[in-house]
Amino acid sequence: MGTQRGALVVFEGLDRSGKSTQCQRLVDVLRANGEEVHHMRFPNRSSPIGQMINSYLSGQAQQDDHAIHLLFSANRWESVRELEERINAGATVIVDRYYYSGCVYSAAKHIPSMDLEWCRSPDVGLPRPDVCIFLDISAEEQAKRGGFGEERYEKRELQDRVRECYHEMRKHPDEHADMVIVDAGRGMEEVEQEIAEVVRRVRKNVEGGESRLR
Ligand code: T5A
Ligand code: NA
Repeated sequence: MGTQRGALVVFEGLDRSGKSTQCQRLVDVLRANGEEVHHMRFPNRSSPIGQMINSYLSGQAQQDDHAIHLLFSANRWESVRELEERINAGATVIVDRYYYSGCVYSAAKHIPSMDLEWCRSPDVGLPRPDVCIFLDISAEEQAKRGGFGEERYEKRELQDRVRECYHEMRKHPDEHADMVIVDAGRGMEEVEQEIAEVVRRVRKNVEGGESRLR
């Protein structure tokens, strides 16, 4: 019998919903239990493409909206081999933002030649996660959190449209994987516990062969 593959767990949500905080906590807890875990984040700002994205997000560089969209997608494709190798080797792979972000932030710009379908297409073929944990937070709570408003997309109106686009994607679980909504406006421990429960369930499904990677 071959190695049991690991689960692919994706975190999504609006800016400042606590994705990076919760990813790190989950990674730490699983590692403390002696589990094999691989932690990834997008954009991965360390590659040459990622550095272009970083310059754009911080406002140092301009990009055509279509071009930056394709760079975000290319930034995922350049890591796909690493992602698949880790899953196949049995690691639980925890990903901080994935193609959902790629889709919704671009579609939320409401540019006629960039509808949700167009935005989704360059990412088609990336592994579909076993679960997408969506950290939901109100605009009010979001604005209270540290550092909000510094980067390009951290504007109230755009964030509201991003929230709508996420909910649109949720209507198509076949294509986009099950999205589990977690109320992220609560304290960190409470949020962490709910996430741990979701992840436990998903890993059980993966081990039982009920969740297929596509
Ligand atoms: N983007 C991204 C695209 O347009 N296309 C794409 O394809 C992709 C992948 C950068 C931008 O790029 C866009 C989306 C974004 O606008 P990023 O690097 O993920 O994406 O953004 P970051 O700025 O790193 O992270 P976020 O703004 O998304 O924040 P997080 O990770 O959701 O939140 P986190 O954990 O850093 O927490 C934020 C603050 O809140 C506190 C934390 O301590 C921190 O100060 N906090 C809480 N406070 C109270 N209660 C809680 N429960 C809290 N949890 C966290
Ligand atoms: Na983050």
